[in-house]
Amino acid sequence: MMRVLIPLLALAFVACNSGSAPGTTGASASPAPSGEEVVLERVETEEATFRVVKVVGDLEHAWAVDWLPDGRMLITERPGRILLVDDDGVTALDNVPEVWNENQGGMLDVRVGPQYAEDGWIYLAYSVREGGVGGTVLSRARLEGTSLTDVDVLYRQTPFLEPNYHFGARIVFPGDGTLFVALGERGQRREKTVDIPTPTTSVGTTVRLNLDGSVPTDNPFVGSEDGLDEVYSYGHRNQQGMAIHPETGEVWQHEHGPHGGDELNLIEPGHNYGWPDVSYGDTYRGQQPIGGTEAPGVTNPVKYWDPSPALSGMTFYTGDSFPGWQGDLFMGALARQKVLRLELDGHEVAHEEELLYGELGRIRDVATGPDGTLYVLTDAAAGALYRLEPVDNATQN
Ligand SMILES: [Ca+2]
Repeated sequence: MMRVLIPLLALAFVACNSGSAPGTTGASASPAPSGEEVVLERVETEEATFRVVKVVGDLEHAWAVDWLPDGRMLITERPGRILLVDDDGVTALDNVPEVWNENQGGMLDVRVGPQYAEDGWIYLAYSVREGGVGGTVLSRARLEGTSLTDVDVLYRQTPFLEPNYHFGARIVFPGDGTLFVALGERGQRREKTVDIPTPTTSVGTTVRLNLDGSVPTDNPFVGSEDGLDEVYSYGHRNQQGMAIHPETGEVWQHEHGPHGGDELNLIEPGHNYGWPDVSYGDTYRGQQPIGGTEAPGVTNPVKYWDPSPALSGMTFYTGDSFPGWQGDLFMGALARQKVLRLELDGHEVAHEEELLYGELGRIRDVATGPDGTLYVLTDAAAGALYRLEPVDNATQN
């Protein structure tokens, strides 16, 4: 089924920030082709000047974006769609797994597998509901034309639970034949069906699997009764951003705090990240502290934010378009409606910059594109995928 979500008309170069200089000549990026729309002509920031191009519009609560090796894009929409974007337009794929589309649940992450060229696997994270309870599921599937095939469920968060919120989820591939999937804590501070933090369930954990769903023998709790074989780290709240450091291979992750206390964490095998015994957040009602801020055996975040930006999406920028951003960590913010750029110094945040505050809406995902630019995906009933393209790079020093 072909479903064109945006009219592919020539809408190029419609500037919304009328007060800014045009300044688009001399840019190293090519002009926006037909169907794309320049929504901000010139945004000057500390290390880069860029314009913002709307690439795909009318996305219903889009959640994630990734690219096939040939440049075609996959975009998930939380209500249960996966969109294929190519030169012909936008097509909703057939045979997509049924999801639990309620509150924060639905179709969440999509990641093209690291061996896609050989095996064709695309990885998906989404929520499902069965018999009054539900949870996050990790699957892989292949793409044939505009349909998914060979849908293969690799992992189901255990146990399934009643709440319809805090599903996580993000998938990353460190490049050694394994994957990590970040699984939310399913509201268990209040619900208490599962006593968290614990590695004996996969509630509020990061799970590490081989690409075929089997468990790597060197996972921290393999051979131990202290935790599930698949659990790599635990004590997380609701993680909606994860990325592999391009030089060190480390797994970086962020999670939503409650009222305050969003965290950036460096994920280490077997570590406990504390929630809800340890946090920098308060209860929404009455704003009472939740736990202490430190405890023996609990790993502290690299950084925390209070108030909470409501973080979602994460990428280490490794593209060629913005030399000043090389290696920086970008994260989206939902409630605070901005992109955060972090300069890291080892395991510390050396500097933080806000980009696009209030300009595009709630940011659900950020990604370094194969074209070397930075992509930003917004969460709204009619959200969009945007591309940040360099402007005036030749004159920047
Ligand atoms: Ca923590």
